[in-house]
Amino acid sequence: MSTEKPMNLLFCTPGEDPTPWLQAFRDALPGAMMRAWQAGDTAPADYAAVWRPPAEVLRGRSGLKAVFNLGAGVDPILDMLSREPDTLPESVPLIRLEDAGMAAQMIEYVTYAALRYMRRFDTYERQREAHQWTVLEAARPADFPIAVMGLGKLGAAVSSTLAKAGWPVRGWSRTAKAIEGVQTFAGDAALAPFLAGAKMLVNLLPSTPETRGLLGKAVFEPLAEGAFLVNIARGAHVVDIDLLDAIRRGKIAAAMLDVFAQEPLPADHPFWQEPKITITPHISAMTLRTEAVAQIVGKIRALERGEKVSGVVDRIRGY
Ligand code: NDP
Ligand code: OXD
Repeated sequence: MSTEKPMNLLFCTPGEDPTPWLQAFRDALPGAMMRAWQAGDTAPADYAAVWRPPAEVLRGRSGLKAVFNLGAGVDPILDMLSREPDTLPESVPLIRLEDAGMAAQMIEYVTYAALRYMRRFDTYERQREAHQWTVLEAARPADFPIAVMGLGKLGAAVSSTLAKAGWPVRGWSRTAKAIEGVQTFAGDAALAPFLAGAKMLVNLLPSTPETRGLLGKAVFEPLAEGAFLVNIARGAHVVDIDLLDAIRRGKIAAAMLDVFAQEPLPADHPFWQEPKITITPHISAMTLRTEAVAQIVGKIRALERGEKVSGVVDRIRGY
């Protein structure tokens, strides 16, 4: 008879029914003990899989070998850790989702935006509402350069796909990258040439102290007149009043926004009143249970074998 203790997994995504997640983990890790966190649960756990957990889920939890963030962006959990720094010791790795089916969704969202704006379907929609028959100028991908901020798991996949589809694509990251068909730029000094004359700006940066508030007047001005903005990263990147001002001046012709500083977007937020802003409720890339569980379980198995895994968050860098 084996005396080995079964592995213990703790799950916490407040506001979401944990049942299908627990089942998916049980199916993928037979023999493991899986439980949803409830207030007052302080029992040991080997691993935790969480999204926006209260500090009590992690604080003082004995036995923890790693914490898995059920999303690609780690700003919510890092914000919590900055408020409550003793919640998770540095020795316990925080591991985020890497793609896990999100890159394909981002590619769909951005390709839709690129076609919509390049062919001006947004304007034709408004014209149709006004019973107006006006033919706008023809458009070619070659005249519609797209600039992608962030060349990580998601930004690299998006920029490479857009480039293969025929758009001139530039990408910007912190450290230098090489992506076939994409003109790459790295570091703050390269931001201005990266932006210069772009017709569509796509944001796929993580929210960090360096990137928050970056999408303001200084970033909009170098773009082409009447450029388009697609923000699918975090609302905290955008200076809302600068965007509204740029839209009113025609500097930005239209924007597709999936993320907001406050979510749900408050009913009285001026973005709702601006017809040139398309709003989606943080759906550009959703966490897919099957893919997420498969990735996490694969990493748990690797950690149990004593191997290193990718996706470990650098808490100082912020992503
Ligand atoms: P990655 O960590 O893989 O990539 C981040 C990229 O941003 C890297 O290329 C990095 O550069 C670059 N970067 C970071 N800081 C800077 C900086 N100061 N200047 C220039 N470049 C910088 O993240 P993902 O691609 O997986 O995800 C990106 C973001 O997308 C997430 O953080 C999240 O906020 C958002 N997201 C939104 C979703 C939604 O539904 N709306 C769903 C999933 C994610 P380098 O490569 O040099 O390190
Ligand atoms: C994520 C998100 O970061 O859903 O994965 O926003």
